[in-house]
Amino acid sequence: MPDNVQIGDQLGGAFDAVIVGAGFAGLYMLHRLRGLGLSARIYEAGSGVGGTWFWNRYPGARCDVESLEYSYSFSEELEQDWQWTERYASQPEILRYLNHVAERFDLKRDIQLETRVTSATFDETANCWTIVTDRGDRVSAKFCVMATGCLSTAKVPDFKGIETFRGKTYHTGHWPHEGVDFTGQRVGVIGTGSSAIQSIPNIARQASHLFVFQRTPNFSLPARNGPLSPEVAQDWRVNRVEYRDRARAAPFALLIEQSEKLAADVSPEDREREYEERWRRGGFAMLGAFADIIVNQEANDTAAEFVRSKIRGMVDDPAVAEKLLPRDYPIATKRICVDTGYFETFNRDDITLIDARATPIEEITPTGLRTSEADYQLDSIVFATGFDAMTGALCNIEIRGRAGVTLKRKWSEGPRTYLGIMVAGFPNLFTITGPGSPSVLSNMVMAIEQHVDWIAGCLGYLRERQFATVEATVDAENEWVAHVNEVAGATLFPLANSWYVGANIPGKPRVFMPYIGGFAVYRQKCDEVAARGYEGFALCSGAQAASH
Ligand code: NA7
Repeated sequence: MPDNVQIGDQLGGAFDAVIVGAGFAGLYMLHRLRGLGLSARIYEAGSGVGGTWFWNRYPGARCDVESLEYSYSFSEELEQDWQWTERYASQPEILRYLNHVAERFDLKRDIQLETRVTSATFDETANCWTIVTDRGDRVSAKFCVMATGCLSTAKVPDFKGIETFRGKTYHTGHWPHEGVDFTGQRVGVIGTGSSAIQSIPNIARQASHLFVFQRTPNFSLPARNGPLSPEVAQDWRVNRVEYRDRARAAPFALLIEQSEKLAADVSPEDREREYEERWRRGGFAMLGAFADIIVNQEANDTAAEFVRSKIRGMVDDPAVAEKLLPRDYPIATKRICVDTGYFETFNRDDITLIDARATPIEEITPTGLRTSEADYQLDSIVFATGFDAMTGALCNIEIRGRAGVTLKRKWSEGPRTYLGIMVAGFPNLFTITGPGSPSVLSNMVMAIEQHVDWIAGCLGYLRERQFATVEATVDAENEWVAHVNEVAGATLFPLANSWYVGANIPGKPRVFMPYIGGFAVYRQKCDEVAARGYEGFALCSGAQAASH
């Protein structure tokens, strides 16, 4: 066997694998690589582990997938020992959990914090990646695993005059660790996505006046959060295997009760009753009320109108309620939000909602913000303006594959992957929950575990058969991209200007990035590909790979 197919043989400055990112994905990947006897290092830009949950510390930050489901399933002992305190875990609790995981599995010794990977270059002769960091590290690795997250590149719009503002500015995705006290301040929040919807009720309680600049109203469902009851926790402990299996077999890897019925199959009264019951349960339950909500406009209209009527009922001032009603896209085609007291917050007399579509923000001034209609005096501005989703973190690293081609260039017309996990021309580079996989359209933790398990299986296979490289073929990639587009096109999703299609980033190609064919279908496809000897991937020995 040639030297360059030895796996598990770490040389100075060389690893079997480098993992970028120490969030849910990176931590579990490291654990699995260790299990294979491979040497690995994680580089993490933050000063602690946690990824998304390290950075997003804005007031009210909370997961909108239930805590029992939004947690690792790979270790029964971990799952039995860890006790979640609320139905939906808050950011501090999830961060504590991830630190616990890192310590419990002794992961921290292979994690280099405060280190950002700046480039990764494939060496076609040696069949390995050279990884360079902003700390001056330069290491080689046979495999490079991008665990960089789907929503990790915070985006502040390029507002004119932003540098002139004399107050404080914050982005929800880069919140100061020491917290922010807005007491007595006039605060502007720009954006009304999930981060804004979670933080606005909390900021409003502190600020002397809160101004919310809303470009697009969002659909949001009540969380009905509360302490996790001991009975629910105990039931999960006993039945966890069954629940996890059911989630894996579900379209979004979530335990939502999904009806098979179409919205038109029932009378308007029964439909209303069904929505009402699911609204009462809280969370994403409503979306499972009928099988055709995301594919049929009329069905979608019934769900959207139900939520609009609820918003009207929660907001006292009809003119404010009218502004908060989402109207120009089908429900769920922009990421649906889950909130606690969001709409009711607009009943306070110290909050003002500004329609930033009718009266756009023209510039940030030294003392606040100017729209086409008025000047607002502000002490602080919160940018709840989202992320360069799914591709941003990957394209910000100079990733060079065969012939020196960068991933950014390859993806200039939109991301192209095979199964969202590998990219033709980039051997031995894996993208956990990459574009073209269910990722953000599913329970992320389940999606991460599925990808990590698949990658670990693939690396074990390579080692057994002494292959040096694995790489998506161009044909398989083309077919997969066409399939991802086709299934998206059969739904209402492409109709919305969402971050799913990159619409929030000026100039980003409009491509529906996640895979909407369903988690269970996708998982099965990945398993079949592996069972057929990694169909659609070229596996090469060292000599073959070098002469590719
Ligand atoms: P989102 O969901 O991308 O929300 C960003 C918000 O910021 C959204 O309301 C945007 O309006 C608004 N925005 C962005 N740019 C501007 C400008 N230039 N002017 C005015 N308003 C602007 O990010 P979040 O952090 O809330 O949530 C991200 C995900 O995290 C979420 O979906 C969950 O999966 C968890 P727009 O809708 O583009 O008109």
